[in-house]
Amino acid sequence: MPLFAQFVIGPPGSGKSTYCAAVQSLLVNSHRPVTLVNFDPAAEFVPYKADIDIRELVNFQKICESEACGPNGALLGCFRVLEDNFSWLTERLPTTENPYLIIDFPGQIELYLSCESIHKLIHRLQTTLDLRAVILNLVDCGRCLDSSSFLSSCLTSLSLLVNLSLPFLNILTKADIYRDSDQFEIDLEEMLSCENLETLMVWNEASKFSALHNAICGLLEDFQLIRYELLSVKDPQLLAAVIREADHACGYLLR
Ligand SMILES: Nc1nc2c(ncn2[C@@H]2O[C@H](COP(=O)(O)OP(=O)(O)OP(=O)(O)O)[C@@H](O)[C@H]2O)c(=O)[nH]1
Ligand SMILES: [Mg+2]
Repeated sequence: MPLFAQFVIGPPGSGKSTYCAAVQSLLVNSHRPVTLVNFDPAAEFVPYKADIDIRELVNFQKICESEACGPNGALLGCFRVLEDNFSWLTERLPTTENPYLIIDFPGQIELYLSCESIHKLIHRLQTTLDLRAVILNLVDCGRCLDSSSFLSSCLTSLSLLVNLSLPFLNILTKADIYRDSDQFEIDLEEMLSCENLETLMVWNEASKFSALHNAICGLLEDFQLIRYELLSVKDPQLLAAVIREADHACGYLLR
């Protein structure tokens, strides 16, 4: 039986846990079964009731102390514990028809770019449980207000896409704060589609990096690998649209 899942990733504070809580509430209200998984061992608070919680398996503070490392090292240590206790996870997975997981991941990018455990975890879920997952990469609109920050976010998204090798959606969060403001340096609709970047981006032409910037824009446009969906948890239509895209990308709609 296939296991459908949304892996919710993105920088600290981008709105991952808030999105997970909003999806849980919307799906439960539509009588659609969902299992919410907290995979952030360092979370002091999550705004939802987790069905599976990594904090029950591993104690983040104790890992910091026993491995004498800082928070990033301890996070990698926690995922190694999960890797060694894979059955702890599989025993807790739902056995209902068409199980649908929402997994709230930590914000540290190192986890996805340099931690083998995540790749092994995904591989084991794919091979043992017929996992059909989509990555939702959440990015705060506020981090994309100027051309350089937006381009930097695009490159991070591209790097994650290449590294994780799964269906991938980029989501610009907190649209309610920024959508109607004039704070964006480039047009929001063009940002979402990642089209005409070369002409729209605002660079200091005297900068020695402007040729590099233009070349990166050309790469993004030529291969059309990145585009963004808009999200505000306060807007039920935007939230429903993101869930629909995710259902489509992981194959849930075709089950
Ligand atoms: N206005 C508004 N605020 C939001 C939205 N989504 C999240 N937030 C706020 O953004 C802040 C961070 O949200 P979290 O869900 O904790 O972010 P996170 O990505 O889980 O953060 P970490 O777990 O620390 O990596 C909170 O104060 C949320 O209330 C949104 O759509 N609109
Ligand atoms: Mg969180």
